[in-house]
Amino acid sequence: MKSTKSDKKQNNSQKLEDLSSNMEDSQNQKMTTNQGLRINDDNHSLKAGERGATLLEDFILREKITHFDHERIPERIVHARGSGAHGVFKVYDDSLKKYTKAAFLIDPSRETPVFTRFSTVAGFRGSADIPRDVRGFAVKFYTEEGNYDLVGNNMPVFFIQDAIKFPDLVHAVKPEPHNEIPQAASAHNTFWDFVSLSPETMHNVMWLMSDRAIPRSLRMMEGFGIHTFRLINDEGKAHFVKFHWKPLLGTHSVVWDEAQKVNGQDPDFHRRDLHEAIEGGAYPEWEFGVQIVAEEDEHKFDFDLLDPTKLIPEEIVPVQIIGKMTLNRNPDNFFAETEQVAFHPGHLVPGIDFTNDPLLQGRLFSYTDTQLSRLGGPNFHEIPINRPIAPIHNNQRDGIARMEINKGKTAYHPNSMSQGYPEQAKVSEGGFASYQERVDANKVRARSKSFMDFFSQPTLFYNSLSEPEQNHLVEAFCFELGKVDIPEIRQRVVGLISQVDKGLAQKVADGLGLQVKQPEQPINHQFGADANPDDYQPIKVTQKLKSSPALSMANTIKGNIKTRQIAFLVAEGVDSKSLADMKNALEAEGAVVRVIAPHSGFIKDSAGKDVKVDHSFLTFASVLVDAIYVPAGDKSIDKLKNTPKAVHFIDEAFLHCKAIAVDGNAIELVKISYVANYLNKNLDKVKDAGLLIGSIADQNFSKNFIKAIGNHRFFEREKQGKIPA
Ligand code: HDE
Repeated sequence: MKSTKSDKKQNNSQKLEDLSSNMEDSQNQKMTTNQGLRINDDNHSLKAGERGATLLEDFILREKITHFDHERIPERIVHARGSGAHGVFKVYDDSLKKYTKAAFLIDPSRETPVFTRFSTVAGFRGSADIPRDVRGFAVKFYTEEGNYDLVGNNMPVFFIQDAIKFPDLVHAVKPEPHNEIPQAASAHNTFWDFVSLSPETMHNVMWLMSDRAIPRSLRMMEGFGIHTFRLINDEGKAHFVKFHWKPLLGTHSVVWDEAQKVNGQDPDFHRRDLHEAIEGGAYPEWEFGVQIVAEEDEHKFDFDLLDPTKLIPEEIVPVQIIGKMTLNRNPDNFFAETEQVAFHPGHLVPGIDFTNDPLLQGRLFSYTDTQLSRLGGPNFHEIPINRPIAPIHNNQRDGIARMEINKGKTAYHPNSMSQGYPEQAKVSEGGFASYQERVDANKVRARSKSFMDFFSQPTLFYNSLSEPEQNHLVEAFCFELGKVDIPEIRQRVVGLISQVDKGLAQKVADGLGLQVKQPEQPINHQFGADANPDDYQPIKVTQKLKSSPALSMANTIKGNIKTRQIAFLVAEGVDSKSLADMKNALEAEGAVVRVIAPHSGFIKDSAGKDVKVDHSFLTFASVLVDAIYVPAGDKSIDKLKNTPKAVHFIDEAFLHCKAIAVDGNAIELVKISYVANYLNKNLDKVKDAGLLIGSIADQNFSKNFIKAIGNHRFFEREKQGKIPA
């Protein structure tokens, strides 16, 4: 019987549920060994007498310890630190039909299960969540035609142009080999040494120095496929395509001082945020977009579409939004799912294909190879999280940890003993046929001249940023290069920056106490021993576009305060109405209120009612929230004024440009903070829209606070000097 669409849908979610079979229902279960033998005593090893030696015959002890000894598997070489979630993907309509036959991209009735893993690149698996780093953004679509993996990043370009340089890049950014320092950081000699000699890195380096490298949340990051891919339609015609993810909460970041403190206060900041949002039903959502370029237009750009250090400005080719991904289920077991998931840019479905981007081509080899050592053998596709929902039939057999019990007498093709099955599928039956790109060339080790423009897009990026974003970028360069202790490396990097923007280079040089040498010709050191170096030196192409507003986070979606974290600073005697009214107003908008008090447990409010404390000042910090509210209360404000950490909350949140609201006499707390000095003690005429001094009785007070939180940050404060915090 032919299965209907709704059967299929049920089937898919059933299969996805199966991925987590055996994981629930631990009630009424008896403990057993891995052979199913019921265990009578899991608390004592077998001994020769109560005080005697342990016996070798204790197979229960040995099984348990042996398993424990092998609990760790090699972590990913890059992207070791990651967090994942399950979800679904759906297109809005069939508008891509003329470009692709990939059913999950054109059939709006399909809901495709996905598993998404976000990661940092440089740090080890146990490193903190918010170093300055690129973030991985890898999505596995379990489509009915097989798994499709879009293994991208939160930045639209990459550091290098050829896969053969990847081990060098990674060795340079990872901790230095002699002392394994520093962890999860690019601020050290070897990274900047490599950068200074490889000008092609400049575009991604600019993104790395920007606020994009310190996202507020994994839920507030864009995602990019980076490489140019191909979409293939029913007639076999191809179009070039770039893939985009756009978060519905907008793209937001923290500031660097904050990031460094968050790493200490809560190294799991991003992982916790993702987990809690999903547990709380605030499912993260991204719209999926494509930039499509006709094959005939391949050479119409002032850069090469195959060069992964370039983006296509959205003002030149708009992003067409075609669907949405919603992450709606946390993994049941971190190791089984998030750790064992195996992505691969070569996991394709009919309707999508590669281009000759030399970075992508190298990746197509790497990802299976790495799983062999990480997951122990060639059967990693059988691990539940990696299994496609499409059935697997082939003649591959055996190997370490084979799960499938293959039946039948044949494991070869062609065969007659199994009537020729499994048989090949025609293209009309969903068989995959590679795009027949014409190739007519000499075999060479070389790079196209069209890849040698290393600076014009970094300049475009810099010109597109808002003033605060530019300032943060200058500070980031000064911080990173400030940790480089070889003067020649610093000087070479300043030389590279001067090719991007003279003013930027001057500011960085000032911060480092250096001169910008004029003219500083950057040199590319990446060419073969017998090549002519001149063929590999940077060329500068003048970009037609002067700035691209889509590249600045200042222009992102704002106003939504869903899942934003608000700290309420309270103490014994807090005004019950001041607390409850603001809490209700914020929660109605989907914000999360954290009650912070001098001690854990409960405090009594002015009406004598118990208020549950979420954290004491000891276990919480302002850097973990988006905004601060201080409710009124005579007794409580007296107590908070004598709690140095409460005053510090105000100063630090202000420094990080966050919204702060104080009700009634809570202004007293601001008066004794440094914020008052900053405002010249003039608290009556505050012009800062992010500092609200008011009364809960005024209906606009909570409304304005909600608006301020939705603005994310008030960077104008940075112009006027700093608050020590
Ligand atoms: Fe990867 N990359 N990569 N990469 N990459 C890996 O695969 C590699 C590149 C990216 O959450 C590894 O399973 C090479 C670009 C993500 O599990 C490894 C080159 C982009 C993830 C590997 C690149 C990425 C990886 C390590 C240059 C953005 C994490 C473990 C040719 C488009 C996926 C693993 C996850 C992981 C190799 C460049 C993204 C070693 C050789 C460009 C998001 O195979």
